[in-house]
Amino acid sequence: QSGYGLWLDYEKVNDASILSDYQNQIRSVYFLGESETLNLAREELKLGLNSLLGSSIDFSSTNSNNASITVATFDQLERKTQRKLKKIDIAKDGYYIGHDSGKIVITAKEDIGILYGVFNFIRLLQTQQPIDNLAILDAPKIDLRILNHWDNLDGTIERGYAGKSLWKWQKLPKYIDQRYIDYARANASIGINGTVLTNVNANAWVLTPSYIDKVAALADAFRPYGIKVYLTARFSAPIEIGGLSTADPLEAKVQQWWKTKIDSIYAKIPDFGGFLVKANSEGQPGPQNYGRTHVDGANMMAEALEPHNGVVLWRAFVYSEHDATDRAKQAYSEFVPMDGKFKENVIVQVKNGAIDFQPREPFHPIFGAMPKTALAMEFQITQEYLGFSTHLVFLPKLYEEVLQADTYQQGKGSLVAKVIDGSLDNHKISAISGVSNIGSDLNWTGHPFAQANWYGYGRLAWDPYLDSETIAEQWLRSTYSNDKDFVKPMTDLLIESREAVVNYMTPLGLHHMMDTDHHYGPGPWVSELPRPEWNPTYYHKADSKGIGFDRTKQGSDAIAQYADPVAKKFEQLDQVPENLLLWFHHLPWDYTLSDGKTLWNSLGIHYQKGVDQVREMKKVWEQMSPYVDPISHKEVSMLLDIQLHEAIWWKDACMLYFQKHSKLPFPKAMEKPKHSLKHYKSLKHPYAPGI
Ligand code: BDP
Repeated sequence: QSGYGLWLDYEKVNDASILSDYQNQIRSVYFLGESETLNLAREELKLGLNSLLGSSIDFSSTNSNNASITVATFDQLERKTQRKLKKIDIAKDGYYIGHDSGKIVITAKEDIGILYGVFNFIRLLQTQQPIDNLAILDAPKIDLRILNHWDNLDGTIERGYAGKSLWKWQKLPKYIDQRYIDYARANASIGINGTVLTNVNANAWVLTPSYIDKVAALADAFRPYGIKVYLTARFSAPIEIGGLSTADPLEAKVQQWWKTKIDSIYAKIPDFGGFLVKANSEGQPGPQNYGRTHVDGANMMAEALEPHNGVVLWRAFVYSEHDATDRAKQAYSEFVPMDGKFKENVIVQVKNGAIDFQPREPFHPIFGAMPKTALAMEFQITQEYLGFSTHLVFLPKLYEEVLQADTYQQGKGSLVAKVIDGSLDNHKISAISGVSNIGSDLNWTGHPFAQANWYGYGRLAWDPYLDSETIAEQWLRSTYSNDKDFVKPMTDLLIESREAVVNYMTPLGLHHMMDTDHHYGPGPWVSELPRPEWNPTYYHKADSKGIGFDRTKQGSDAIAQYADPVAKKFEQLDQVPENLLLWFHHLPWDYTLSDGKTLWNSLGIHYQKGVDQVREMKKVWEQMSPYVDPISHKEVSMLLDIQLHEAIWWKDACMLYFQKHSKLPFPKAMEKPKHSLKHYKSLKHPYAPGI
């Protein structure tokens, strides 16, 4: 009921015929091998089978006779089974689940593959899939599947809406909170294999010896689950904790400082993953402070990490107050010319869109445009711009849209997913990062349904070609119920929830209209912040003539950063997807859309639709009480009430504000605003969480 068990609360299969089918097929397990990871896999399988089947299954490591399931790494399998399976090529971290002489076999090359195989086998039972004809060969398509925690050393979380940081720095290294283990288990169940413990707005203290001891304790706790730790490295650390007078990456003493530091980390954490770096971005220090480039900075760290097989995830989230060009263009302009100059263990980490984790953005033009550089995708799981952990929004739908987008950089079919998994440009290493939504709240993520975003991110990190509907269904079945009267309407609800938030916040390609700093609620009128690109007015550009950001040739020409076929589509009004219209074009209020409506009316209708979609979500949820425990049901109902209230707030505030410019009456289909613009402008939220 608390939600603490996530998607891993294994309840007895409630369908009698499926249960008896499983019970007939699974009576005993022959589980071979000993290691920390294999022991975890064995215990997990025991827990899963005993709970799901409601009986105690016999486990043996010596007697294979009549065992209904065999679990072993390939080299430990019996000869005859090996011979039968020898053509099956199991990739790194992958597993195979199949049959041999009527028995189920779960095998892998490495121990971690066994753990992944076990979790996936349990998922089959949890989601009530047939198991009599299995032949599942599966492996992750992306090497580094990472969570980025924006956790500060004081326990707060930047843009965190689910409590405090899980890391109890003061009690580490000696005290290992059970939560670390539960966290690692949950991540392993979806294939996540890396965690950046600290905020990108970094604190150099985490690199001091006493903190490295604490980090090492966490690394020890996570290792059996196949999870490596990473840290954010503050570029000015050599000054702040090293006593140097400079952090210039071309200075020998600075290079030596990082080398010594990195060697000392590996002495304690032999499988340390590496560094994530935010440099020369939003006030963070970086190589440009010394007239050097991102390449100089990244390569300096990469060189010191290379002997240990560590990587540098170097972020491309840069825009400058000294650059008057469209913010959406700046990262591309800065990074693309550096293609081919980064060392092989540098991965440039790029946000999914060129602005900042908006409810909808076109894919970042850097994807596909730096073929000689490994590029990591950075998604945001925490809902900074999507209603915090109060709104129900299923993000895998957003992730899928980006991953499936075609960059056309190597002709048709150059999907963003292929850039990220390294297949488009044949990279040796591939990575994906998700900014975590996890905190100390009992249910981990604040909103119970935000767990689906953690889960879905992990599933897509494993396989970026999965479709969001499958993910929604698996999560719903594992977390709540397999009843079709629950699964079908709730899958539809999850899938629809993303478009709902786009409609009631930023329809038709609008973006970055959230109120200042905290990004809670609408603030389309905000125009007085010192940096122009911090103001919503910079993005929507509403005036008496119309609305939208002109990124065509006549405007900022940001469209030119896309490959030709994509650019042509975005440039032309009859081809640009309507859901990105105002991202790329500034249009008159009376502009006619494809359905014959004026832009102004359509805007109002979209806002209204968003509100109506939340009403519909509420209705569907009301029907779901037979499948959900009463406390959780009530909790989600209350959250949906708030979401509806805030959706109306968004609609009213934005439409009233835009009306000041358009001077047009609201479309008939739109419910009239409840309050005046003055009222909405007067709302202040100085203590909104997450800043
Ligand atoms: C923005 C957040 C800010 C982050 C920044 C980043 O508002 O808190 O530090 O992104 O990603 O979305 O570096």
